[in-house]
Amino acid sequence: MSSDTIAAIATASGKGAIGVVKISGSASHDIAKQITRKTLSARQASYTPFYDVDGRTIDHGVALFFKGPDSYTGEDVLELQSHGNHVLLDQLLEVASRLGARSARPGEFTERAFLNDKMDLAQAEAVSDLIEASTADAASAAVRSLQGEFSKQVTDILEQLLNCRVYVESALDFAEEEIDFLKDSDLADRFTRLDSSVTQLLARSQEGILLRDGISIVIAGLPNVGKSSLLNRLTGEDTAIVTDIAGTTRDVLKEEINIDGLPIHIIDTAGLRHSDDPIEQEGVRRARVQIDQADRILFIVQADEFQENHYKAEDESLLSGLPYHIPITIVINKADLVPDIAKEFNDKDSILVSAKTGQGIKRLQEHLKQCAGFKKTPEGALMARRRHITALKNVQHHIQSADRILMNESAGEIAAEELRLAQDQINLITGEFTSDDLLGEIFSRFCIGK
Ligand SMILES: Nc1nc2c(ncn2[C@@H]2O[C@H](COP(=O)(O)OP(=O)(O)OP(=O)(O)O)[C@@H](O)[C@H]2O)c(=O)[nH]1
Ligand SMILES: [Mg+2]
Repeated sequence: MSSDTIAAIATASGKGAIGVVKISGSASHDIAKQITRKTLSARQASYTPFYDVDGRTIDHGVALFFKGPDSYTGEDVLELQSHGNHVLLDQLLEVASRLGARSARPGEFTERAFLNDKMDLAQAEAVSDLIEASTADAASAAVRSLQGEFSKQVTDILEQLLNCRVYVESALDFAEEEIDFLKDSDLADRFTRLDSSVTQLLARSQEGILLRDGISIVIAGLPNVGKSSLLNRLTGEDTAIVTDIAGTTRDVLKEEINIDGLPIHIIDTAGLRHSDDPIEQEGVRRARVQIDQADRILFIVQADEFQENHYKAEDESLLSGLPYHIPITIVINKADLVPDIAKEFNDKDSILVSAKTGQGIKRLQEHLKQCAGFKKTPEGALMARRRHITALKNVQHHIQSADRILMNESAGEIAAEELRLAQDQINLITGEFTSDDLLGEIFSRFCIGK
């Protein structure tokens, strides 16, 4: 347990009804006594003056003392709630520092909670996800993980895995009978159950990650095809300037929408063409930078410019020059101008829309959800990190290898090793054997005071 005492302003900057200073560590009790001039009872709110070291009143507010280990960090914790003015909060922090506390690093309270076994690493990370959540669905997924639902599933998988390991390793001790023992259908069932538990947790966690990060799509194409009109239609706002002059958009415009809880970062760009105008050239350069970073490209073509049911040559050549590793959806816009356009253009790779009338926009939204792999799991999403997904996929890979080896080759020793490797991957998730570097990296992304 760390012996030094840390302090931070826990509320957001700016003016507010209340502001909170949090102090954690062995000096908290003495600091409480000096600031309030009374002995606080644990877990009882006291309305009291807050004094500075010279006895001058800084403010009146509520002081709360939590005796460790029954506190957020597991240490003695003091919370001072004053009026929400940063001048006051800075003064309270200054007093705490004069009395022996040092400024907390970002996430240090939660890091201590983790180090003192108040929560595991997945829960600690969910704290930051909850603070960052930008939609109600993302917040629910983070709350589930914070309450330990993700960790519970991981523990459940670990228990099932340990069971399989015991089974396989004890079979190895009876070497002559090993072959039959390992082909036991009971063992096969255990592997199947284990595998489906991992599949389910993967699905719920992937949904959580999508709810948090969403996907970014860039709208690209020739000038004047209706890119900005599509942005405005998707956001329902009149954000981008639309004119019939080719080359209207030069800056990169970023907007965020959510479709059934899936955040979508939409980026409108300059029309891609050669131009002598240095401003437009810069716009095209910026458009290309965005295209290279997108999760998906919406490539816009005009329905009324089809020639014999084909895209125009300029569209074809632009399309062939787009980065090959980024998926593309071709959006055929201005469908209203060609009422009799063949409906076969509405297939899995292209979608017929009219940014003007709204035709096809619902279909486009459904398509984006589908491409993102966004489907609501019945059990509800769980907030997780990408490294959790990687670890879970590795767990699944090792389990499936072990299963295959046992069924086909009955090589018990090798299967046992695969199961051991699967267990190592699970330990990475719960933080049992996590390096200091990773911990430092995780907590540094928190805000100060949490
Ligand atoms: N009829 C019809 N006109 C449209 C549609 N979408 C856009 N337009 C018109 O097409 C013209 C160009 O639209 P923009 O949205 O500015 O096109 P853009 O691709 O952003 O153009 P740049 O920014 O110059 O690259 C405007 O006159 C729009 O009103 C549509 O679905 N139907
Ligand atoms: Mg535009």
